[in-house]
Amino acid sequence: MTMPTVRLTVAQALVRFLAAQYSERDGVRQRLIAGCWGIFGHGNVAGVGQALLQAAETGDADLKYYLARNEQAMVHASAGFARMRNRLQAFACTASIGPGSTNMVTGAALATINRIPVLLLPSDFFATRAASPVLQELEDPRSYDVSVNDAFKPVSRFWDRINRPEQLPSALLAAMRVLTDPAETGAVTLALPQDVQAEAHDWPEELFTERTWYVPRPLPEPAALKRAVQALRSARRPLLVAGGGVIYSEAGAALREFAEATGIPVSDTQAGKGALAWDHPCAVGGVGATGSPVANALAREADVVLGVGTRYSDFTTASRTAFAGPGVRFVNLNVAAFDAGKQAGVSLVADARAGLEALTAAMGGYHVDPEYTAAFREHQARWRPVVDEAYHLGHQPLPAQTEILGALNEFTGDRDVVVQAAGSMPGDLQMLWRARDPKSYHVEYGYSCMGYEIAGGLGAKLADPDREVFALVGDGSYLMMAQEIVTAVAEGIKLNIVLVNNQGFASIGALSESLGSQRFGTRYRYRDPSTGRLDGGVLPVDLAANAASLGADVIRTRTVKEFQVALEQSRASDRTTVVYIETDPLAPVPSSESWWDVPVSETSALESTQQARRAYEAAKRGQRLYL
Ligand SMILES: Cc1ncc(C[n+]2csc(CCOP(=O)(O)OP(=O)(O)O)c2C)c(N)n1
Ligand SMILES: [Mg+2]
Repeated sequence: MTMPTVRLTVAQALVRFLAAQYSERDGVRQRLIAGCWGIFGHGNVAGVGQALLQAAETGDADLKYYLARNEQAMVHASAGFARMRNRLQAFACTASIGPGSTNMVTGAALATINRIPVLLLPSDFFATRAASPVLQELEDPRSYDVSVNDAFKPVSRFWDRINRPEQLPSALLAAMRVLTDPAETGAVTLALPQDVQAEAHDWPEELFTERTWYVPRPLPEPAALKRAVQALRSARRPLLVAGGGVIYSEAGAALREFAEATGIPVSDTQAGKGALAWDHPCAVGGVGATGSPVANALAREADVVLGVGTRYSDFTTASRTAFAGPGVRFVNLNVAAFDAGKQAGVSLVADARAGLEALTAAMGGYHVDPEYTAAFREHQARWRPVVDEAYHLGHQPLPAQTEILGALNEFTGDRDVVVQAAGSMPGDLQMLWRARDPKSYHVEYGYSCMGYEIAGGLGAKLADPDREVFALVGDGSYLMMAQEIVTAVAEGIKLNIVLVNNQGFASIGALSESLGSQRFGTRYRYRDPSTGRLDGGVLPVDLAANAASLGADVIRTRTVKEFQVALEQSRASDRTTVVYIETDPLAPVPSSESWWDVPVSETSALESTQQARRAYEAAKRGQRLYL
């Protein structure tokens, strides 16, 4: 019996296949590949480009095309989208060969590190090598098989190059499996040689029938659950660390029930903030290097740490100094065995929601001592006014960043989304932001990639158009990647962009100073001829005018009051609006009472560095292995 076939190019088959993929979890089904971002060049214009056009013209396949202004940004937009959709939906990204493709490498790393699905379709040089080297081909003298797209290998969870049409079906199936596997997911790369994209093949029709990828909720193994419960029941001073996995698994209610049943305090990571409302009696705020002193005091004394859906980054563990109890042990509930095994913890491999439900049931009768509860509640009550004060400093002449964040926090509603990624804001947000809704706090801190904010915000808004998205962007990040404002304008996707100008890198400046490097090279200033350094006058750069030139409405503000009024205007508008404010990079911020390991020169001719090295060596002694 011969199977019915259909003759299509590789690119046409790819597009038709992607339009027929669905994901399903908890009985809810949705399109898996929501659309295709792209920038065309000779590598993809006639292959994937023709296929997308033909799909739209004939209605054969429904895969909407979005034009970005930078390939890195389109991957960020895809990541922002998939994160908002709890990884149940993803975008494809097509790029031309060479620079168009390698521009996506940073986005791929961001997606993979944050465990966010995105399908990358970099174009590649001719499989036939008919006229090599083609424009933008690498040419490795040691091997004609090497291409710049090999650079995607370490940052992809699945990588393949489609050198023959026959290879496409199995590669596509593998790609979908990885995208929808909560433990495996990340960037998936299918490199597409430009000649192969245009080559015709007789495909079995079955390849294009609708296919559903079931996103599992793995249950904990009974024996592992028993071990976890045993460790938890022995705890006198337990602390839960809620990571991004709690949110992706939509385990907020299960987390709240577990916390209420056991009384175990809940701290959060950058990816987990909002999993439990900030004002829940068990919520103790961010943990780690930029966390709250409340969570960090609990971490120091904890005997058992229950990590749920966390990868234990150095920020979360304060570079392995946060959990300082001599016999501290870890119980790790994670869908990925890789993460569950960290810190030599009791590994509980399971979906966060299923695992928390199982733990709540199995922990019946356990509750932390009332003295423990009273102590952290009292600490929490002392911390709240500190946050309020940071929100209302009245700093002069320029406002402090914490006041801007405070004004925004008090202005936004529970469902509004803040998007951030790099600079001094992630730390301030992790410590000070009050989040109630699990999707309202969107700080990309796996890769902390400058430039994510506007592009990622675009993706977040695309994922949930009913929410107002506030992309917070520093001047450094803005200068790296502001161009997706044009995309937002073209698509009529409304963003609120808060542009915080402090003339350079407040974050790295403060870090530099704390490490004895005197803020060297971290300010955007003229080179001063007398010192030869970049510490001259303020530059005549007008970022607000720049944003206006890209098509956004811009509101310039100077005071917190004006900023508040501008936020109202921005929200009321249906156009992408930039609210511009200048802040003092040297304004004070409360202490997290924590540490981050950044090595200081062991030998130095500078007194500032020598002093910092002594402090570094003292702090380093608190660092430990958890075995
Ligand atoms: C792509 C990229 N390059 C470099 C860094 C290192 N880095 C982290 S924060 C920062 C400065 C950010 O400046 P800005 O956006 O103005 O924020 P601020 O520190 O002033 O709050 C730099 C250079 C990074 N995180 N990402
Ligand atoms: Mg700055």
